[in-house]
Amino acid sequence: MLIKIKKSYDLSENDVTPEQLFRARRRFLNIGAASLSGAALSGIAGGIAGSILSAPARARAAGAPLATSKWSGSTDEAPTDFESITTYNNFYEFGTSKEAPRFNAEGFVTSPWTVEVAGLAKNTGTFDVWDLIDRNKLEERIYRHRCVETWSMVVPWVGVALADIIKRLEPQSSAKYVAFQTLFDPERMPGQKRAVLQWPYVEGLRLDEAMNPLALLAVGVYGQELPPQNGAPIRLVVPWKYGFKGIKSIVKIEFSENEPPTSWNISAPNEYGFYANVNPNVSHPRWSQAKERRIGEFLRRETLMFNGYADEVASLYSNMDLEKYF
Ligand SMILES: Nc1nc2c(c(=O)[nH]1)N[C@H]1C(S)=C(S)[C@@H](COP(=O)(O)O)O[C@H]1N2
Ligand SMILES: [Mo]
Repeated sequence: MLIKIKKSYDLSENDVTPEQLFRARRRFLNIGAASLSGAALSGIAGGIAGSILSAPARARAAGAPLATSKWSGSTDEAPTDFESITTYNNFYEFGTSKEAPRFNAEGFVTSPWTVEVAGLAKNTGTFDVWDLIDRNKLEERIYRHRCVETWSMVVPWVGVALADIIKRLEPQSSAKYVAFQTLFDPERMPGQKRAVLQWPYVEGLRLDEAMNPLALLAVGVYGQELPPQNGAPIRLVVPWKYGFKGIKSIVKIEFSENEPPTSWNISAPNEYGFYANVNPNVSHPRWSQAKERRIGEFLRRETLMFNGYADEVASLYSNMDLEKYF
């Protein structure tokens, strides 16, 4: 496949997008998505959806608008522009550069999509993603995002509190952790043909972390369904932890008694721990975590303890040595 890969010097990281421009762009994108999904619906009504829509139109129709309510805890920092959020990605299943996923994930089909719930819970089984997530209860939550590589963004996610889903699944009292798994399908995720990580990508949280009101299962960004490169149709967002905890395109959720393995920890245990809390005082073995580069800004910022969410989450770790449990 021939793909156009942007060179890093093409990225407009240093261009400050004027607020009004990005609002206008956002309106345009929403209208575009709405009319496209309208076309898709009339196609389905005629029973010929698959044949009349070109592949790119189908892919874009998947970014249907989502109705959301505002959540009171959003940061008032300026959201990173839609363009950067959806073109500067980490998603190794679709390539290891920042630029590859948006091209390699184009046309990745995320409907229908099921999520298996397993392990120590009452309500195990296989659920359609839209039975797990109630479309009428979606919130827009604007969170800071801090990658372990030291870049950061501000992202207007759409989703539901992970805690609400977990309560419905009714974990047993013996469950102490919850584990997540990404789809394994090398034909659809070509990056899985190379052993850059052990596939499928796996992640996990301690159950009390998962129950923290900030932990989010996201299905959208900027008021529309997630594009595939951002982890469609459902991904985890844990804003006080490094971005790699935010596992994408989830197909399995499992409750367990013991700490589950996690992909980056398997790959380099001395560099990436299970907890991965954002901490400016604990360096990665190969670089400092004290500062970060906010996409769209020129000067580096100070990184904040727990990515600025200490009031909400510090109590989860009050008895822990954060250098040992990094
Ligand atoms: N399955 C899977 N999930 C993943 C990754 C990945 O490579 N595979 N990358 C992680 C990393 S390192 C980051 S920073 C975020 C990036 O999310 P974004 O591309 O939506 O900004 O996704 C995380 N989730
Ligand atoms: Mo990351």
